[in-house]
Parts: sequence; C-alpha cells; structure tokens
Amino acid sequence: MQTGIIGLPQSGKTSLFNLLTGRAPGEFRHEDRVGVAVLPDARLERLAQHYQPRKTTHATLELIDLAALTPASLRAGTGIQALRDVDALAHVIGAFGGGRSPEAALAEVRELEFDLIFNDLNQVEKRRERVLLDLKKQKSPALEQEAELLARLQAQLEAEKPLRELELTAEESKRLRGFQFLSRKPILYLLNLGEEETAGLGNALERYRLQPLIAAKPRTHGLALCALLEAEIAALPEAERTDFLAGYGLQEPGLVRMARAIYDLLGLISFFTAGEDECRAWTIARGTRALDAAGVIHTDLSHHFIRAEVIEWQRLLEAGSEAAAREHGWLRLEGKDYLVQDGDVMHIRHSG
Ligand SMILES: Nc1nc2c(ncn2[C@@H]2O[C@H](COP(=O)(O)OP(=O)(O)OP(=O)(O)O)[C@@H](O)[C@H]2O)c(=O)[nH]1
Ligand SMILES: [Mg+2]
Repeated sequence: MQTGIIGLPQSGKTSLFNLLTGRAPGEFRHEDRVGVAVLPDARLERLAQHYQPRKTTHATLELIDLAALTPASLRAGTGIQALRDVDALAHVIGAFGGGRSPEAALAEVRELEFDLIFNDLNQVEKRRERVLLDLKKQKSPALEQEAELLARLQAQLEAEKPLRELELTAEESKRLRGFQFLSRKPILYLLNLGEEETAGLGNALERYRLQPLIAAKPRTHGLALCALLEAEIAALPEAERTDFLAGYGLQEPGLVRMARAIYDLLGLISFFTAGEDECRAWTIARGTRALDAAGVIHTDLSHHFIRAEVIEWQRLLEAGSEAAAREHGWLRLEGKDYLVQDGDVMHIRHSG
C-alpha cells in the first residue's frame, strides 16, 4: 500500500517525505521518490523494554513524493493521473512564510477536491454509457447491478461530493477497486505552518477553517505541523525531545501523528509478536482473521495453523510474562476465524 504526498509547488512535500523516510533534510533525490517510513509505536517500545530483544522491528509505510500539482499539470490531466496508483493521499498545504491566507488554503483544498471529483465523474459517465449500451443488447443481472451502482456514483459526483463519503457495501467497494477512483481515496490534509505560527498549532485547523472539511467525514483526517520544527525535533537527541515538544505545548512530533493518521486511513492495524529474540509489529488490514494474520508472519504458519494464543499488549506487560499471563487465564486461545485486534500480542501454535 502506497501513500502519495501531493500538493502545490513548494508546499513542503519533499521536506516532509525526507523527514518521514529518514533522509537528510534538503536531500533531493529525484530519481528515488519512493521511500519507507517507520511507524513509531509506543506499545512496541514498551514491549521491547520488557523483553530486551536482540531486535525490534516496527511497522512501516510506503510513501511516494509525487510531482507538484500545478495549474498546467492539472489542466493537462497528467498531475491527476499520477494519483491513480496510490492507495491514499496526503495533501500538503504550504502555509508558511506568511504567503498563504486561510482563505487561500481553503480554496486550495476545495479546488483539488473539485479536480478529483471532476475526473471521477468523467470516468463514471463513460463507463455508465458503455454499460447502458451493453444492457440494450443483452440484459444481465451483473450489468444491471453495475448500472445501478454507477448511477449512484454519478449522483454523488454531480452533487460535487467525493466518493469517499458514499456509504457502500464491502461488495460494492470491491467492485469499484479496479476503477481507482480518485475522490474515493482516503485523504490526509497536512497544514504545513510557518515557525512563527507554531504557538497556534493546536487550533490551526480551525483557524484555517479546514475543520468542517475533516470532522465527521469518513476516511478523511487533518493535522497541522511545521516542517522546519519537525526537522529540529528529528535532529535532537531522543532524551531532549519531550522537553522541547513541551515548550511548544506538544506531546509528540507531528511526524508521529502524520504516520499514524496515514496508517489509520489505509485501514491498517498492528499486532505484535514478542520475545527475547525479536519484538515486532506486523501490519494487517482491520478485520483480518487470525489464520491470515499468521500467514503474514510466515505462509507455513497459516498452512499448519492450530490456534492463536492472544493477549492484549498491556495485559501481557501487566502479567509480566507469557507464563504468568497463562496462569492468570489471560491468554486466550483463538481459532482461525478470530478477528485480530489492534494491539494484540499473538503466538501462533502450529503443527509441523
Ligand atoms: N519557513 C519554512 N520553510 C519551509 C517549511 N517547509 C518547507 N519549507 C521550505 O520551502 C521550500 C520548499 O520545500 P520542499 O519540501 O522542497 O517543497 P516541495 O513541495 O517538495 O517543493 P516542490 O517539489 O518543488 O514542489 C524549501 O526551501 C523548504 O526549506 C516550513 O515549515 N517553514
Ligand atoms: Mg519536492
């Protein structure tokens, strides 16, 4: 799963991409715009503190630093086409340097949304015409269903609403996947503020009137940060970060919130395996069965799956050890259809 970092020229896309993927600030490597970001996870760190494993492995996110969206690239359709292949969008709104008023930031968000909607509408109309033509030649329940679904999509788009806000069944969502609709992609709005505004990071989304575009909208998140401040935080020794952040009234770096928001938008959760050898976070989609989660660790584990021993990470630490948790009766034995929960620590019992 890949998240595309998008936005207007000089909005801070590459700065944030570099920070998230651990590249040096100001490192412009145009040839490799795809990078991997580590997902910071305090739960995993707590487990590692306890087990002192030889190795600690965090979950990761794949990011792509896409070319700036310019009026010309949007008009030509090339800027928009590049967004098709990604699974989620992180839209960086450059609001630093005093160059951007709240009105302009809001207009930017609205314009991009309009472009996404317009592009999807074109695609839906074309496909719907085709399906209606086919239906004239030959009736089929599958085609009729598709025509009905496309009519709903068209109505949504004509009302200038993005497809991500449309309630669809899992079956319908699946059927749409091949279209790669742009306004269906989950989106994170990242307001990149100037250093002079860091005191107001906490309520920046309200001040920029972005809150109504985000609040209560499905698969839409927003947060404010300052890329320059994030760079300073990243350069600090671990031990000094908490105090530095507190000085700005912050509890954690914006990058951490950003990575977590993207992970959530993608519908991903983590489960853990923990031991003296390795403590590790594994990435699965929300709603994954234990059997399939076992397969993420190793395909053999799903082939020879017997049961999963499961305990919530906090509970395990409270017990002090797996053996103690077992004695307390806190370790549950779950079958292959158990839906793995975010924060579960699992041990897969297997044959062979
Ligand atoms: N003052 C200030 N400058 C910033 C901030 N974020 C980015 N910049 C500067 O803005 C310039 C552009 O940043 P980039 O990260 O390269 O922006 P970009 O969106 O990748 O730019 P393009 O790829 O050219 O579209 C750089 O000189 C950054 O140092 C910020 O939060 N505050
Ligand atoms: Mg760039």
